[in-house]
Amino acid sequence: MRAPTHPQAPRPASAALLARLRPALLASAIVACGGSPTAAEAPEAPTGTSGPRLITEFVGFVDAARGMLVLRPQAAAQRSAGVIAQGLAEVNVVQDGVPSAGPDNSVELVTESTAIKTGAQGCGAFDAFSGMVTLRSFFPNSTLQNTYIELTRVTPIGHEACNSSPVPPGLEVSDALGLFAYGTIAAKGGASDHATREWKLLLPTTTNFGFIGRVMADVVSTVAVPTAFGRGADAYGQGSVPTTNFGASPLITTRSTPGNPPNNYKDYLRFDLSAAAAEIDLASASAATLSFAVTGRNGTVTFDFYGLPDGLPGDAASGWTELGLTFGNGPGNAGKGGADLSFFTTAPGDSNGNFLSSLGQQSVLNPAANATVSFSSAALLNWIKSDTNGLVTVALRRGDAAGIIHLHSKENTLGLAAPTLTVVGPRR
Ligand SMILES: [Ca+2]
Ligand SMILES: [Ca+2]
Repeated sequence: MRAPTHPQAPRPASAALLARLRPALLASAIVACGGSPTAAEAPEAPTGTSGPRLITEFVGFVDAARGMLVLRPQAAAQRSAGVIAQGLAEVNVVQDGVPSAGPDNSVELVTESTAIKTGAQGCGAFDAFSGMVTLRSFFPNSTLQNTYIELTRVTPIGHEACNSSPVPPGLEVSDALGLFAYGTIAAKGGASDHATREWKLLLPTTTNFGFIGRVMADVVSTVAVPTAFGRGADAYGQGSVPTTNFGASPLITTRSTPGNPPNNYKDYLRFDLSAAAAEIDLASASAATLSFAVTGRNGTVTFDFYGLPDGLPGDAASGWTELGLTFGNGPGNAGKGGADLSFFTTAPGDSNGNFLSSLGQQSVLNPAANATVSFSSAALLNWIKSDTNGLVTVALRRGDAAGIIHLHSKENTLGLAAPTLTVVGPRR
């Protein structure tokens, strides 16, 4: 059989159908449980490896004769066990002709069009009720990753999807009734903040039917923390004046001169991760990047990066101060501080019980004036993940002996970004 495509189901009729069908659907869904054990089990929170997931439930109704696919949020009192919004807003489902609007940190489902498909375009021996369904994100600062929509109950049975996506490894979902992969959906407002997939549901008869489904996604946020935020700080020390502080300087000098310690410089950047830790699960962070703007220089410039291990005295809020740090008292001195002009130590410890852990190095060729240098490493990421007090201190130095290059500090007056630590991780 063939039926015309319906670009948009009429809203009043949809609402009326919803009201009429919901009690019957819910009653019959319970009956259907016995014959469909896989689908009957209450969905449980998937145990993905990347932290909290958005899980939210919806109900759907199909009136094939009218070409209607109606999608609505599941009422809170009727959600399956384990289906929660993870502290996030409940799914906002619309089919009212006004897409692209919704509260922050929610998603919407929109039926773009429907059709009845037959033959090779259908479900093999049966016709298919086809719905083009858009999932749109209203998360302003987060990406939805590994996004799936799974049908968990279909009533009456016999209307399961015939074009399900494969079950991904490591995710507790089933393709028995319907599984649609929506991939990665960008943050709200961009061209990629939504995705559309076709749902092809078996249509052995044109009897009305309904289903329950859930939307699942890893909600991944990116948080950029400059040294200018909160208890952040940036400062450096100069070997020739080991008791002089340069915390207010708009430039942070780096230079290494083997054999001439007075010409060495030590640089310290502290980042206040308290807001980032509130936004994302730092322990499950997936990426960390340190970036800063530099003055220009010809040739290759190499920076050595170190992290002050969490919990050492220098890591405390009182560990070092922006206007008190000097070459001689910076945490992780190679010697015992004071007049010792050696560089950093990675073995315990200096006179204050501090030492540093190597995070790696980064080389850049011919950096232009005000260019941004970015550094990432597994050691940097693991060090961020180990933080427990919301404060991290990066120590750095120039790793080659080829003169001076500066970082632009948070006090720079050029309008350049302060040194920044950017962390990506699952949203709390
Ligand atoms: Ca500063
Ligand atoms: Ca710390």
